Amino acid sequence: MGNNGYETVLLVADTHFHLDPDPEERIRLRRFLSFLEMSAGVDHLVLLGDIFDFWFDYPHFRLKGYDDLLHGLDLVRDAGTRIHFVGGNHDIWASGYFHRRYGCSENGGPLTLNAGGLRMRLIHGDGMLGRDLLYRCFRWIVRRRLGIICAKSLHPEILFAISTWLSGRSRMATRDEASRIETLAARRLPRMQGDWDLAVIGHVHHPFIVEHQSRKLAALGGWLGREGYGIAREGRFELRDFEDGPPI
Ligand SMILES: [Mn+2]
Repeated sequence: MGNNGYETVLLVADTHFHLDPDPEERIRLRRFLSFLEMSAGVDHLVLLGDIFDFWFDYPHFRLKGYDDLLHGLDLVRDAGTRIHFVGGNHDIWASGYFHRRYGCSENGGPLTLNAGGLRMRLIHGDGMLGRDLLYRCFRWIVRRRLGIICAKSLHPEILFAISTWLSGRSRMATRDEASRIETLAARRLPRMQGDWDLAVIGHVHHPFIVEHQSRKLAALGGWLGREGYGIAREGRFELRDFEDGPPI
């Protein structure tokens, strides 16, 4: 704690947990709960979007599921860690709930965080590097107030079915996609505005860091086929895999 250069920040995204996990996903979830145990007591934990594959915040009831995950996050909060929630295209609708339960920002939008000796810009990253039209329509709907009003008028099971169909099955980036994403990121970084040293995104399911002059753009690898996360401390940022053991 104390001087913000000595704070530690852990960042994770794209776990894409479902309400009703299959056996394979239950293993992934257990590993993620271990990651949360490691996070308990660090200064900041950033959830950078698409932690949940589907979430909708109804006024009078909550979706069934995710209880183990929320309990894991309760332990992180109770250990004194500040939790930040930046919504992804799959879980932006959880931001109100996270605001109430963990004191995260109310709208789940991009954040600037000065901690770990870095000025970080935290963005989920959907719509930044990709061009898929169907996906852009989906994004446009979920990120608008009108989308929320329309969705609230649907039966939860219908909304769930539509959302699952539109968003498809999330997976790791293929090798071709990965190299295309890095090329797009290297082109995008010099045009990015704002007062920060490091921008961190998720969404692309491929970990990388590109640099331009004194600034960097990093993408977290997600938790599909790998256990990617980021750590910022003492002015340095590193991409890691939880499978390689805790950072020293
Ligand atoms: Mn996403």
